[in-house]
Amino acid sequence: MKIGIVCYPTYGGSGVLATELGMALARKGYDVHFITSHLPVKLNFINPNLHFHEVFMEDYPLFQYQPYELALSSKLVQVVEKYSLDILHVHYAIPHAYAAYMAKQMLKQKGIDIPIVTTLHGTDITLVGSHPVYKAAVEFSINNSDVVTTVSESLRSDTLRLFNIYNKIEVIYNFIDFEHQKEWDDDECVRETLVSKDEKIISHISNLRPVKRILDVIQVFDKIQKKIPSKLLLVGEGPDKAKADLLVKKLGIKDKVIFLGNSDEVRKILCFTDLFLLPSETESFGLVALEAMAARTPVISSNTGGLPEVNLHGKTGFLSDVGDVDDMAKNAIYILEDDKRLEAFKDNAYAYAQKFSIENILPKYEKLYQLCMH
Ligand code: GMT
Repeated sequence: MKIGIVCYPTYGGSGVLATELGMALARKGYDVHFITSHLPVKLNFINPNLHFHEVFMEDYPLFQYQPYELALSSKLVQVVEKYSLDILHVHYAIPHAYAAYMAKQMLKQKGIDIPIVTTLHGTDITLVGSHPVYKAAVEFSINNSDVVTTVSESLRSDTLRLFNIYNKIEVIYNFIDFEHQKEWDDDECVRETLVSKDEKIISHISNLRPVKRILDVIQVFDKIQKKIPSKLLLVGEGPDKAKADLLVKKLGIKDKVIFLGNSDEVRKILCFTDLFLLPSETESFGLVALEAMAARTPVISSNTGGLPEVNLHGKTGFLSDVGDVDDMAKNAIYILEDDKRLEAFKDNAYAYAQKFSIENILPKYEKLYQLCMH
């Protein structure tokens, strides 16, 4: 089967998931074609079944903004025709589902009927997609996809609540590829380069957008470090970085907070992390929480969106109301103050992450593709 994948090629969770999915499908023998604006950051071409088609843009003095949807839908038509693709799987509704619908209509006129699978990831529904400026087009694209999936039950209900949907929506959880994602050897996982022997390592990884509530991360850490010797690793770049830096200085904890910027070695960082913080305002799934758990790291998170489906309260970590930094810090200290307890939470986190292993999730996508073809 020949599958076209459309996604954002950047560090966001939807792009990472789509790239991992494409690489896993290629390993299973599918012919996978990525059609994106740039080379996806996580894509490596060790498999001859993987192909990349760049969506080029043509500038023109009249354009204030270049019409990416138009370029993408034209590129989809070309690639589907040239490589006889069987299916298009688009990740993130805006503008991918809309561009795919347009491509489908153009291809119909050429006698080609290509099924469209749309996977909704979160902010394309909750933060951006339901805004009046985009809502009609997003609703239309969801209703006119051949198959629609969401990455959690919570995102499915949000989609049904925020839009007038008459199409069926299936939940297929995000996944972790345990075998292919281990980017370190155990003897490389050396924490002593960052902390002293008695210090714990706490991490947060995100694109530092307001939705991630990075200031809560710092406040929770400030409370933790007053009780437990520890350091905070902040991984990622984004609009709230300056605010975060300012708060760190104000709290006088500059020597305990390490800003690492964007990193390709997320899992290496997680291998020596003791506790992961994710206090987001909204989170349809929280792929990074799952990545932390897969690296044996318990999670302190907010209880918003799909997070309760990933992080089990009192077992793999704890959940608190959005903004309740006191409760988050109390729970973090409870886990960290007793080494035996910390080990138990680490074991639970790792064990529960298995539910989301690629072996469990990939067949669900394959089944959907098969259904679409008949
Ligand atoms: O929020 C992000 O960090 C990026 C965003 C994206 O564009 O990829 O993430 C969304 O999709 C991820 C993959 O399915 C989910 O794990 C994230 O929870 C979701 N983000 C939000 O809902 C805020």
